[in-house]
Amino acid sequence: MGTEQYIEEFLAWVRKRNEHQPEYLQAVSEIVADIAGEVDDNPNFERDNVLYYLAEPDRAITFRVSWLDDNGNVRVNRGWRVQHSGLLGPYKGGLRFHTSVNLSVLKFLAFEQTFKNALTGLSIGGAKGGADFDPRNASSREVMRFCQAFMNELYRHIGPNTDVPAGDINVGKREIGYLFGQYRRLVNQFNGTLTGKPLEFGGSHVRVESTGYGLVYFLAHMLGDTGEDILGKRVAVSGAGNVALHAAAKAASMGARVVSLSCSKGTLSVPDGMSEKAIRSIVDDPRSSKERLLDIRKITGGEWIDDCTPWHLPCDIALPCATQNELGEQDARDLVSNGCRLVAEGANMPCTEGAIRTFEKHQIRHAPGKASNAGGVAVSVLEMAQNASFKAESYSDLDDELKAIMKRIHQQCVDFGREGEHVNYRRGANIAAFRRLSRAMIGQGIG
Ligand code: NDP
Ligand code: 2IT
Repeated sequence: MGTEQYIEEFLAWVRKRNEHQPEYLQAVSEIVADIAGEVDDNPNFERDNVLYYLAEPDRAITFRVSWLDDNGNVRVNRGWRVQHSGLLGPYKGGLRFHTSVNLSVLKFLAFEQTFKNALTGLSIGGAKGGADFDPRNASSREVMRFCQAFMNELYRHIGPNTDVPAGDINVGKREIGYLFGQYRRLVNQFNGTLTGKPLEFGGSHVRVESTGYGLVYFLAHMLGDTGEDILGKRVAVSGAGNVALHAAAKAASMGARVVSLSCSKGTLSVPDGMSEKAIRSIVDDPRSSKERLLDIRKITGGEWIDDCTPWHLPCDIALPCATQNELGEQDARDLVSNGCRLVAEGANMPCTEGAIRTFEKHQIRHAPGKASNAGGVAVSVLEMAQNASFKAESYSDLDDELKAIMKRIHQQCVDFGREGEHVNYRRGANIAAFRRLSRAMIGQGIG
């Protein structure tokens, strides 16, 4: 069978089995064109159905989460853990608490995580989980009871060598603390089963900052590849959460002009740039994203624009750091016509297929999240290693390790994605990850 026909049949198979899961279909189709050549070069991939194997999660667990609100009423939510692939190590990936969470979103995130984790070169499989619960609409006691109820089911599916969850949207140190406490009580063990823990009980230096910092370390390598520097570059950042703020603060500290941050309610535009200090002033602030951004404006000036993303603003570099599909085709066109030449994803799958096509058409360098945001999960593994050895590493050693990992991931993208003068980062990342995963699958025998 010709490669084209093989890929077509494969995609039809995936579509049929995942009919109502648009995000999952999007994530799978995004890699297929890139790895078609690999299937061509390795006839046994067709026989061993490598693509089919990787497109079906190892398992997806769904469970009820019932908990008591502050008025004594029973509330019911749905929880999930999608363990996508255990080929390379214990399942690893975050938990997201948001009303938009559903099986399609978690399957796409777990699929992306499998490829991302493969790129880190570390021993971790891919997973993702979460619930259709929003902690921002609950009191702190309610969040605690929800996390305990969630863990009452999840604990039987996880463990330091089985599956190690962490944070993601709306799951930060507070939620991880409550989840960890309940896990510890249930299994009567203190181990590294969750990462992103507070420093006081098993957490690691740099984990909080690692995704955003790692993104900027990766960006610096992208710029270095063409002899450029981040100094003075106008950087548009979306989001105002963990990833966005640490990316923005690191970029500002390296001399970039951070011209925006944003949230679900709108965008803060600061054409002259925000200082590192102003950005850091809201990092640990528990108020809503919009309230925090309006506070930055008191220091930096600038304009608050309701209900819009930052992609119409003039910039050299765009760092989407909020959520999936936040940057569409028209946004991509606006970015290109306003001078943007480079996009590096802090969020998972923030760019739609149309946006990616637009970047390719205009030769905009575009790093997929599976490469450029892998710093978070990489430092999670460093946290696991510290927990397993009962030793703590220093901040600067961990930051150096993060830098080295991001450099290696960048190099893999270059090695597998170089197209003449240009590097196709998406293609490079997909091929490098697929090579490791397909070899692991075949090497472990079919079963
Ligand atoms: P946070 O919860 O800390 O922050 C999320 C931010 O994104 C908030 O400012 C939020 O605004 C905004 N946001 C969320 N949903 C939407 C939406 N639908 N439209 C507009 N803005 C939105 O999450 P993180 O910073 O941890 O995660 C951000 C992204 O980075 C996600 O895609 C996540 O999967 C990815 N990521 C996270 C890693 C980590 O270590 N935390 C690691 C790798 C990737 P508002 O408060 O108004 O909703
Ligand atoms: O998307 C991600 O890589 C994360 N949310 C972090 C996962 C982790 O296990 O640290």
